[in-house]
Amino acid sequence: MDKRVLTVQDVSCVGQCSLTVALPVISACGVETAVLPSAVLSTHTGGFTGYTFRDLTADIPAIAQHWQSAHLRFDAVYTGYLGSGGQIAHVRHIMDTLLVSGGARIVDPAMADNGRLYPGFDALYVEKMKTLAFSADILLPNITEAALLTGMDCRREYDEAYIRSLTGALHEKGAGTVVLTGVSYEPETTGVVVSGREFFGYYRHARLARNCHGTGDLFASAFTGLLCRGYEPFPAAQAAAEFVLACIRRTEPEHWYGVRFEPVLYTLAAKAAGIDLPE
Ligand code: PXL
Repeated sequence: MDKRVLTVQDVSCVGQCSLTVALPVISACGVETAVLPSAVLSTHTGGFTGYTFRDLTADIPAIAQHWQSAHLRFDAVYTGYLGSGGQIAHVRHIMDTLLVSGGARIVDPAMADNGRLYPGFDALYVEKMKTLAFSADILLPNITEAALLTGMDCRREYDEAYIRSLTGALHEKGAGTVVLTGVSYEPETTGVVVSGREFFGYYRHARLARNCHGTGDLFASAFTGLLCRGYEPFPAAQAAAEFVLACIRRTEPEHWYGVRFEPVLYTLAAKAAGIDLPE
C-alpha cells in the first residue's frame, strides 16, 4: 500500500537541510510527502549569520484542524527541527489525532551536535523535546542529542558500553527503536547503531575527512523514505548511511553549507524501488 508521510520541520530557504531535503528525498523513495513548516528561515543557522526567522507555531492549530475536518490521515509523522518549544505540544497532538492506527512516530530531535545546542535552543527546549522523543516509535538522535535527552555526559571518546548505556536509557524512558548516528570507535570509521528492544546492530563505514552541514537531515529523510517502503530499521539505516556517504563524496569542499545530494538521488530512488543499478 502506498504510504503518506507528514514531515514537520523548518524551511531554510537556502541551505540544503530540513524541508528542502526531506521533501525531495522522501518523494524520491516513492512516498507521498505532506509538509508542515515549523518556521521559515532565510538560511539555516549553522555557519550563516544575520538569517531571518519566522516562527509558524501560531498557524499550526488551524492547519491541523483543517486536516482533521477533511479526514486526512498519515501513515507516519516524521519531525525534525522545530521552530519553538511551544510547538512540541501541537506536534504531539497531531500525532495523537492524525496518525492512522499503528502509524509511526519518527522523531529526529534536531537540536544539537558536537556537544552543543544549536543557536536559539535552551534547557527548556530540551525538556519539551523529551516529551516528544520518549513517545517516538523511532528516535534518530546523534550522540549529543542522546546525552541531552538522557542527562548522561556527552563523551567525545567512548566504547560500546557507553553507547549501549545511552540507547538503554532512551529505551527505558520510552523510546522505541533508537537509531543513533555518528558512532565512531576509531578515527578512520564512523557509523550508525540501531537498537530495538531485542536487537542491537552497528553499521560501520568509512569516515570522510569532511564535515558537511545537513547530513543528519539527509540521513533521517532517506531512512524515513525507505522505512515507508517496507525496509526494516537496520537495512534502512544501512542504505541511508551509504546514500549520505555517496552524497558527501559528491560535495565539493567549498560547498560548505550543505550536502550535494541531488546528483545522487537516483541511487536512493532505485534502492527504494528494489532496482539494482550497474556499478
Ligand atoms: O540540519 C539541522 C537544522 C535544520 N534547520 C535549521 C538549522 C539546522 C542546524 O543547524 O539551523 C534552521
